[in-house]
Amino acid sequence: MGNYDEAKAVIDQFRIDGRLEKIKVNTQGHINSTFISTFDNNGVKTKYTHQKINRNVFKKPKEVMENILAVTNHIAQKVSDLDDRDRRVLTVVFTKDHKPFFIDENGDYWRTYIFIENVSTYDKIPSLNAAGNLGRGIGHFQKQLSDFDGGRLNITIPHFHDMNLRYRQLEEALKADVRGRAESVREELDFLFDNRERGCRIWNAFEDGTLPNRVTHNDTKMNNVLFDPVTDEAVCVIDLDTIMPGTILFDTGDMIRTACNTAEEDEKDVSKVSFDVQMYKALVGGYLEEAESFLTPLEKEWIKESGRTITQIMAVRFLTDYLAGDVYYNTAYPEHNIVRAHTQIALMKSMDEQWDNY
Ligand code: ADP
Ligand code: GN1
Ligand code: MG
Repeated sequence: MGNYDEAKAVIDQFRIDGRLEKIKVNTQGHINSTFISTFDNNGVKTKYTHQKINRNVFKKPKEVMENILAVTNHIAQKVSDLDDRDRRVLTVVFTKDHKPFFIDENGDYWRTYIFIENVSTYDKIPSLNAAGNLGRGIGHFQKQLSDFDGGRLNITIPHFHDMNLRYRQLEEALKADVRGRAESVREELDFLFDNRERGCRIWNAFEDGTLPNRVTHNDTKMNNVLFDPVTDEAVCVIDLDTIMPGTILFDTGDMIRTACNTAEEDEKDVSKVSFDVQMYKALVGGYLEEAESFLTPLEKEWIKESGRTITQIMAVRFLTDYLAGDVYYNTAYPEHNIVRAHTQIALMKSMDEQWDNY
C-alpha cells in the first residue's frame, strides 16, 4: 500500500481547484492503492479518487490509462443527455502538465478520478432488487460498449482469464512452495485439479472462436459497481483497468460469483458460504433484460456455467498466491488468501449441490 504522505505530495500534481481538506484511505480493492481526498473551493466541497496503479500487476500503466480514456470518452458521449451524467461514467482528472497520470520518483504511476458521490458499494449484495439492478447495470455497460472497436484496446494483462495458464501458475507455485504451505492445502488442490478440464471449457471456446470476442470489463465483482443508496440502481461501473477483448461470460461469471454468495469473499466461517439461487434468478433476469438482444444462444446457455468457472478461477488464483507467499493481492493478514480460496471452493460446491434447481 502507498502511504498518506506519499499521496499528499502526489495529489498536488493534479489540476484541482481549492484547498486540500482531508485524505482517506480506501481498502476495498485488492490491487491498487486508493485514496479519497476532499477539496474545499470557496465553500464548495469536491471529492477525488487518487490511485497508485499496481505496477506488479499492470506492467504498462500508460496503456491502462489509454484504454480508460478511450472507454470513458465513449460512454460519456452516450450519457451526455442525462441530468446525472457525471455519476454515470468515471471522469479522469489530468495533471497540471496535461497528462492522465503522474509518475513519482519511484517510477509509480498515479491517476485521479472525480469521486462519484452519494453512492454505495457492497461486498455482499443487500437485496434481490440490488441483484437485479447489478445484472441490468452490467448488461447496460456491455451494451454501451457494443459499438466500441475492441481492436483499439491494449491488452493490459495478457491471458487474464486463461484457465489453462492459471493452472500452470498454480503448478509452478506448488512446485516452488516458497513458504512450505503445500502440505496444508492438499484437499483444496485435489478438488481444483479434479475440476481442471471443465474449468477450461469457456476459455478454450473463446480462444477457438466458438464464443464471440467482445469488449469485456473482466472484473465485474460487485464492489466495482456503484449503486444509488436510495433506489439501489447500479449507476456506474468502475475499475476499468482490465477492459480488454474477451467473452462476456467472464463478466456474467464474476457478477454471479460475487452477488450470489451468501457470505463475503473472505468469510472465515465457510459454513456461512452458500450459493443463493433466488439471487441468481434476480441477477440473471436483470442482466438478460439488457443483454438478451445481443447474446448468441451459446453465450446465453453458458451463463450458468460462467458463474462456476469464474468462481473456480478465483479459487485457483487465491490458492496460487497463498502458495507463492502473497505477492499479488493486497492482504490484511497471513491467511487471507487461503481464506479467500476456501470461500470460492465452498461456493463451487454449493453451486454443484443445487445445480439442477437453477
Ligand atoms: P482496485 O483496482 O484496487 O479494486 P478500484 O478502482 O476498484 O481499485 O477502487 C477501489 C474502491 O474505491 C472501489 O471499490 C470504490 O469503493 C472506490 N472508488 C474508486 N473510484 C471511485 C469513484 N470514482 N467514485 C466513487 N468510489 C470510487
Ligand atoms: C481483483 O481490483 P479488484 O479488487 O477489483 C482482481 C480480480 C479478482 C478480484 C477478486 C486486476 O479485483 O481479477 O477477481 O480481485 N483484479 C486483478 O476479489 O487481478
Ligand atoms: Mg476494484
